[in-house]
Amino acid sequence: MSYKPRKGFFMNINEQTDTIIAPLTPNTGGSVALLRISGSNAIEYANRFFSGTDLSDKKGGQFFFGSLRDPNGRIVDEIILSLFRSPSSYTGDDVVEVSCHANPFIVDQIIQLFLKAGCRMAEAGEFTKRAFLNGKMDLVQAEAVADIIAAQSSEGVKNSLSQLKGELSKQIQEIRTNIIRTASFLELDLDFTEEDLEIIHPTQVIKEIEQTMLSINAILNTYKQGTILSKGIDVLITGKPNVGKSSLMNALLDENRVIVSDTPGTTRDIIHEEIIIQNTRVRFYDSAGIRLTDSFIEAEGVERARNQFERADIILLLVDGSQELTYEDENLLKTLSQTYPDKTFVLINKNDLTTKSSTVKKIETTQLPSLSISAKKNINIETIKKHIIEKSGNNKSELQTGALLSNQRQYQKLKAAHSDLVKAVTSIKENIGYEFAAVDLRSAIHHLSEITGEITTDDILNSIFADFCIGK
Ligand SMILES: Nc1nc2c(ncn2[C@@H]2O[C@H](COP(=O)(O)OP(=O)(O)OP(=O)(O)O)[C@@H](O)[C@H]2O)c(=O)[nH]1
Ligand SMILES: [Mg+2]
Repeated sequence: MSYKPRKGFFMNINEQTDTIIAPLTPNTGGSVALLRISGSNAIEYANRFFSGTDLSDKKGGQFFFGSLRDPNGRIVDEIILSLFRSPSSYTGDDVVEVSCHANPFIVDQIIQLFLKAGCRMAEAGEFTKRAFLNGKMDLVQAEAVADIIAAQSSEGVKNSLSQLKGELSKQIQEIRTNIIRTASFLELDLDFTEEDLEIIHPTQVIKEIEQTMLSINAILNTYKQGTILSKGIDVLITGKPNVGKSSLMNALLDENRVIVSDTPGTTRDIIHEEIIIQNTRVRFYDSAGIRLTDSFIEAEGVERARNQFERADIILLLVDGSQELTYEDENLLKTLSQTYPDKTFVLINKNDLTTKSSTVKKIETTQLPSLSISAKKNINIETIKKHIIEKSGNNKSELQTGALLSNQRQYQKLKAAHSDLVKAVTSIKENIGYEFAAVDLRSAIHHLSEITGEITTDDILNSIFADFCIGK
């Protein structure tokens, strides 16, 4: 791959040319700490303190053992120094990495040495930002770096790694190239309107754009699974008071985490705990029982419940199967079967007692999937977990080929590009001339360029890299 520095397009040149330093490892625990110094003076500064080898004429890609000494010749630590020369380094700058003993006093002394020499502390995400500005990676890849560290499942790590390798970028670049191709035909056609020469037939344009829309949709459709892989699954346990929500929470966590009692209204606040199921982080939320009294319509509880429903990836709606359904149960069943049929799972609890067949019948009419369980006697709890994993799509042994979309910024831009294409097709079908379609295609190209970072602004970059931690 050839690297094309993006330098010069951005406002603050000093920010890019300073030599910066930060620890790459946390400052507690472990036996070795790693520090990175990146910038045009990195090697010169390191040479001032490193006794062992003269680094000035050494090639990159090597490491050296020696001691680091302060200007008075006092030893700070015995270290291993890795040398990388521009552009063959993570950031694309000259880079020195110091592996020292993981004592916070040593780490701090080393940082102080380099700061006095003229370095400044790296900001959050600044190493990766430099890698982007130096053309070492595009924005999708840069965002994957943060996602690898934050991923909440082993498949999520795999997905971010394939994004880092550029698989998602490649797909987006291909789509962009196709749109540029279609757009150039349109522009050419517009150039020849005077001569009444048709360069491309409208049906052909529509066919090409619709093909591209399919490709975009295929990527958009991976978003749900992509986010689950990277962020884990949020499961809400809901139902009217006293149906056994907290008991179920405890059964799922396999510990007595929340208070259970036969007094309705025991749980007041939302409580969450997470466990790992089949390599995926699953967060369970036990909530206060939902009461649907007449005043419920006005109650702030409505808003709170609606927010909880909206945010959850999966909703476990609990009813007490040993009782007739009440107005509250039926109201919840109706609301959830109308608004969230795809993510609601009805659990008919207390099956250690006699289950009312009228209750089961009413639940069946909602057509929501359901399962008979006992939270107290631990019946069918594993089946619930299996359902959650199956619903999330994480049980597939192989992910589909190519990386999944897992980043909200990228998702929004891709959706924007898609609606530009919808507009373009509409205007061609309405026969109002290629001018409007050409504008829409240009806008789609712009949105795709923003995903990978061909087009970007300081504001976009700052907001992306602000989410990184120091030392990334
Ligand atoms: N027999 C039987 N009793 C259960 C079962 N699950 C829960 N219970 C009982 O039902 C009562 C209420 O249980 P909780 O888990 O506190 O119910 P909740 O839905 O969290 O109640 P609130 O927090 O008040 O909304 C307790 O007495 C539990 O022991 C079950 O499977 N079988
Ligand atoms: Mg409770």
